[in-house]
Amino acid sequence: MKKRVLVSLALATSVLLQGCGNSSAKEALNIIEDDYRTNYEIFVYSFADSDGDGIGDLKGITNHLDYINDGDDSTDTDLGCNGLWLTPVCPSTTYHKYDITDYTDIDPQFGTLEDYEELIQACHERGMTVTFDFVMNHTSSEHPWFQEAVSYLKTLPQDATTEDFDESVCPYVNYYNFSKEAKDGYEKLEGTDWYYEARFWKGMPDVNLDNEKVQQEFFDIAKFWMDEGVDNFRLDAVTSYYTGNPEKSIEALSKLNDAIKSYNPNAYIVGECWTSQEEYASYYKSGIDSFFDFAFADKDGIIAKCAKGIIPASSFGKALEKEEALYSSYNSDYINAPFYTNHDINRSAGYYSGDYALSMAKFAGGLNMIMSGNTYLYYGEELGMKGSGKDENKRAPMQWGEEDTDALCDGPTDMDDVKMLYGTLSDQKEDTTSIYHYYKDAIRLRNTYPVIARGATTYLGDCDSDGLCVLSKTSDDYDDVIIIINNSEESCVGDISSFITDDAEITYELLANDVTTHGELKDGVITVPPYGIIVVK
Ligand SMILES: [Ca+2]
Ligand SMILES: [Ca+2]
Ligand SMILES: [Ca+2]
Repeated sequence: MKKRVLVSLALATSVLLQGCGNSSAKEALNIIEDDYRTNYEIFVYSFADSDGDGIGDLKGITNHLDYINDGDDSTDTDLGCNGLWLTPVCPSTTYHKYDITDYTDIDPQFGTLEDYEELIQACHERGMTVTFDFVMNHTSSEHPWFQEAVSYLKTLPQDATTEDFDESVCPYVNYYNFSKEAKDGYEKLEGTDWYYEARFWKGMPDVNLDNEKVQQEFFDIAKFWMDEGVDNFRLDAVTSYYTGNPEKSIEALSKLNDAIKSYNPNAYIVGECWTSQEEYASYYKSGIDSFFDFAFADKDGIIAKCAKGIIPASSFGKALEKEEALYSSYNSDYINAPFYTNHDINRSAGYYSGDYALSMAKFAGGLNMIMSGNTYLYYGEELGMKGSGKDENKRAPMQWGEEDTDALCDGPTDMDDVKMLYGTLSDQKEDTTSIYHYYKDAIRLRNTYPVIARGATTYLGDCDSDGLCVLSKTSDDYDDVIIIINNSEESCVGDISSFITDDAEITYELLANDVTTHGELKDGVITVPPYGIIVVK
């Protein structure tokens, strides 16, 4: 990218008096309990152990809720997230537990239903919601439905076809997609001449979502968990509901959405629709509240590209404005679900190299936190944890450090030795320039101005500096803000006089590179430090 850069000689003194994010004077929080939250995703197996077996569990999470949110707005020793998404907690044969053998219980490795209820209650007491990971595409091959169907198939004569299936003998034979043909996405059923659909792995047979009895089973499962106190659902693998047939997947989502909302109109649902932005945008037709915003995530997503300087800062603002128009064209009530990494994606600290790698890793988190919608942060991202390659490496133990050596988990058995770059939580707590303190500040920024999550984004255009992006967040219900982003390793100066009032001032700064050099706004000309995000009101 071509940059026009002016190095600022401005001194920080004038700004220090204005109550910036990195200085001691902070604006009050303004947290609203709606569906525009900051969620913390926990990979349960690797987060916090409570009983010394090296496996993360529900009690371990409850014990560490103060780290995420201590329920006291006057303290800032917690991260300030107000939603929790737990990866699956039901009984399963694997460490990740996306192959479920019983949809209405808790895996004994993680605890009991009582532990889960206690966790939910503790979250609610702190104003946090709990999101249940809902796996409707497939069950485990060890699930009784599949086991019974397989036993039944083995009793059928050699020349039997699907036409011969008798549900009065085996009610579960049509819960899955069996075939005598070896089709794409199908696995051989051992000891028979049948095949079954299994898109992810032979241990995860796809269910037959055309079957109304299967639909009803999942509606009942959702009700069960809502009765347990679950607030929200995260839907796993929605593009695989009907592989290669988005319209049918969307139809299945509509039915699930209606079933859940008719039971609890306040339930919020986010779908994992891991495909192109154009395609997941179209899934908003289903009425599901949110879909994860994959276009901005991962090492090649818009956030990382902006942090690396591969695209100009303005492209970030333009992309926000564009996607808001795109999603609302399918559902005017949509809520974006921005995220930057998750348990299936290489961890962010490995995306960057060179002298500014740490600044870029911080700044990327800042970009995520200024996006509109209900945002998600993957545990350990706030410590710049590493982990790439095989999935196990992306799910390494939370680095509590000396803070809590008892809670440290062993991590997945097949995980490589993952070397961390930026230290443990206890190391980073001591260092006010750490990625941990930056993330806390970025979440605080989001919690200070409700319009950031709830407002519409407008890219405000040219401010005579290619290194800067100037955007506004506006809404009828909350005070508007202007945000200026510098994605370069130099201070950048831009004329923003046409976008602000005469008495506008800098009210918050997120400084990813050097917390001692502050931005300056004078006569409509703003100076933004390297990798800085500045709010002007
Ligand atoms: Ca344990
Ligand atoms: Ca607090
Ligand atoms: Ca499927």
